[in-house]
Amino acid sequence: VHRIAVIPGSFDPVTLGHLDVIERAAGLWDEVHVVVVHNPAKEAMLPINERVSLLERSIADAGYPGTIIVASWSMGLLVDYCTDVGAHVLVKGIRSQVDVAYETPMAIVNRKLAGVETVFLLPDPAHGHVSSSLVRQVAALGGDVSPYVPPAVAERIQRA
Ligand code: COD
Repeated sequence: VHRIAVIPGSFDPVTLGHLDVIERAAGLWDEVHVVVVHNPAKEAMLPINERVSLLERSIADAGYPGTIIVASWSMGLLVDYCTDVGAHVLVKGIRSQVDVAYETPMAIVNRKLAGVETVFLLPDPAHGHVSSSLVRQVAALGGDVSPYVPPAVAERIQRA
């Protein structure tokens, strides 16, 4: 069987923490879909199409082996995307108890809605403190974001 996993997120912007999860998932599944989802709870820095292109460039630059597809989804339930592409697993990174509390009810609902399981990966300690919101704050205040993001994102933020 060809096993497919979906890694959803806002990716506003993609960070080294996200890339760590993407690389490790690509080693565990035959095919990985990285899906940019609009999160209405957060005010966006970058439009969705730019988040997609920065993910594509960063994944290509990193040269991970395996099949990694970048997409976006705004048509409703995330599990509908999973069903469309034949994925039975969602992968999420868990940085803290806050992430566990946020993800647990969604994982239960997604399993009930569509039989999609959620698999949690613990972060690499080198990147576990990195978040997109931290990067957006440092960028807004004119700081150097290059320790936290791939080169394509650092370039984009320096241009702004
Ligand atoms: N190390 C490891 N993992 C990390 C790191 C890091 N440094 N930083 C982030 N992550 C993980 C996050 O925990 C998350 O799993 C993923 O990477 C993406 O993170 P973000 O911040 O880009 O994305 P979020 O948290 O804004 O994304 C939230 C989703 C859009 C994925 C979520 O709201 C969702 O699943 N929505 C689905 C909508 C839906 O269908 N709802 C109905 C059923 S519940």
